[in-house]
Amino acid sequence: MSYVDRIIADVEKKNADQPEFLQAVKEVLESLRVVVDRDNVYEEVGLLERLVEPERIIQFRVPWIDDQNRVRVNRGFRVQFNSAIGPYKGGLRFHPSVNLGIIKFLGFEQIFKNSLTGLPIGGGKGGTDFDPKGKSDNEVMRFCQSFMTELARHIGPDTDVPAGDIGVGGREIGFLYGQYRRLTGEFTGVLTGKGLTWGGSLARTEATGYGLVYLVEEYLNSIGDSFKGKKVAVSGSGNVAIFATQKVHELGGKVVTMTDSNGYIHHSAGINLDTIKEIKLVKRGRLSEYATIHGDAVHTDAGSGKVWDAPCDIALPCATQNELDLADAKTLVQNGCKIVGEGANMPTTLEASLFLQENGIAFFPGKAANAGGVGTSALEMSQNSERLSWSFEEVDAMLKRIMTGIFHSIDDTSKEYGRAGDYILGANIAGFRKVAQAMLDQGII
Ligand code: NDP
Ligand code: 2IT
Repeated sequence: MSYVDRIIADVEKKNADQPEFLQAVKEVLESLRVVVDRDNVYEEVGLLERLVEPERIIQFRVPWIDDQNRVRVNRGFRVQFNSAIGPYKGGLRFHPSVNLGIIKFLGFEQIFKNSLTGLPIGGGKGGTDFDPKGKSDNEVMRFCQSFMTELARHIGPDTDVPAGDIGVGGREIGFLYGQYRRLTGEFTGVLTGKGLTWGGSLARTEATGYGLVYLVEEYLNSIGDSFKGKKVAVSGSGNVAIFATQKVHELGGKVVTMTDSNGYIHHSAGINLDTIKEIKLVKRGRLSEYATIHGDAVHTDAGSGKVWDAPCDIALPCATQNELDLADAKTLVQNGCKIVGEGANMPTTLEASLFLQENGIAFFPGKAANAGGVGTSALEMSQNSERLSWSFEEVDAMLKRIMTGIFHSIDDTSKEYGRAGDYILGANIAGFRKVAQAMLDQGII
C-alpha cells in the first residue's frame, strides 16, 4: 500500500463521522501522490500523519441569556491546525450546521490556502452552532461576549488570529473584539476584519470577492480574454458574493443570479447590487424580497430548482460547501459554462470538480480562488504590527498582486507536473510545498 493510501485509510478509520473533513483530506492527498510517493523523506518523518492531525482542538460551552431571559447553550470550537509557517489564521463560522468535522475541514483547507498567499500565516478555524438569524443585536452581543470569554485564553496576535466567515461580519467582530479588549486590557491585532476606526484594514471587507475576480481575470487575460460581456452566475448573497458581483460589474461582466438558503433569484438584466446590499447588509432580510422590488427578476424557492440551471459563461459559487454537485456540473457544461471559480470553501463536490475538469472547464479551487480574504487579513496584521494604516489603493494593489501571483503559482505547478490546467493539483502541491519544507526544517513536533 502506498504512503498516501495508508494515510487516507487511517484518516477514514479515525474520522468516519466527519464526511467534510474526509472529503477535504482526500482531495489534497490525491494531488500529493506525485510528490510524496516519489521521495521517502516524507514517510520517514511521518509528515502526512502530522499534517492531517490538528495541533490542537479546543471545544467549549457557550452559555448566554436570550431576550426572554432564558438560558441558552451553544457549542464553540477553535481548531489550531498547523502553525509551521506562522500563527494560526482563519475565520469563525456562526451557523447551526457547524460541528467539529466542518471546522476541521475548513481548518485543513486553510493551511494550504494561507501558504498560497505567500504570507507567514498558519492554518486554523473556529465557530459555533449558534444561529445569528432572527436574533436581536443584544442577543448577538451577549453571545459574542460569552464566546470570547473562553476563546480569549487561546488566541493572541502572535499565536492565533481569528476573523469572519459565514454569519460573522463587522458586527460580530466588533462585539468579539470589545470583549477581548475588556478581558485582557490590550489593544492588539488579535482579530482581523475590524472596524476602520479601530485597527481594521481598508479593502478587507471587499477582499475575498474582489480577489476571486482578480484571479479569474488573470486567467482570462492569459488566454487573451476578459470579463467583458461575460454572463456570470453567482451563488450566495453574503460578503463574498456581494463583492465578487461588484468587481465583475466593474470589469464589464454581468451577474445574473444570487442565492440564499431559501432559494435563488435570476435577473437577466443584471443583478442590482444596491438592492441586494439594502436587503442583505442593512435589513438582514431574505433574497426573495428582491423580486418584489424588481418585477422582471424571478425568485425560485430552494427545492424547486437550482441556481446552476441558469445558463452562464462563468460560475462563481460563493455560499457554502457542497452546493454544486455532479448533476449541477453536468448542467453547467451542457449550458456552455467555461470557468468555475470557488469563492466559498469546497462548494463543489469531488465528483463534480473532476467532471468539470474532465470536460475542459477551467476550475479554480477555493483554497486558491478565495485566498484574497485571508491574504488581506494578513495585511491587516502587518498594519497593526507597525501601527499604521495603508490606503485603499495600496491594499487593493497588494491584493491584486497576491491573487495574480497565486494564479501563476498554481498554473506553473500544474505544468511542472505535466498536468497543465489542473488547478486542483497545482494549488494543493504549491500550498503543500512551503508548509512541508517548514515542517521538515523544524523537526518532529
Ligand atoms: P455570509 O454569512 O456573509 O454569507 C453566506 C451566504 O451563503 C448567505 O447568502 C447565506 O444565505 C448563504 N448560505 C450559507 N450557508 C448556507 C447553506 N447551508 N445553504 C444555502 N445557503 C447558505 O458568509 P461569507 O460570504 O463570508 O462566506 C461565504 C463562503 O465563502 C463560505 O464558504 C466561507 O467559508 C467562504 N469564505 C469567506 C471568506 C470571507 O472573508 N468572508 C474568505 C474565504 C472564504 P442565508 O443568508 O440564507 O444564510
Ligand atoms: O475561509 C477564509 O479564508 C476566511 N473565512 C477568512 C479568514 C481570515 O482570517 O481572514
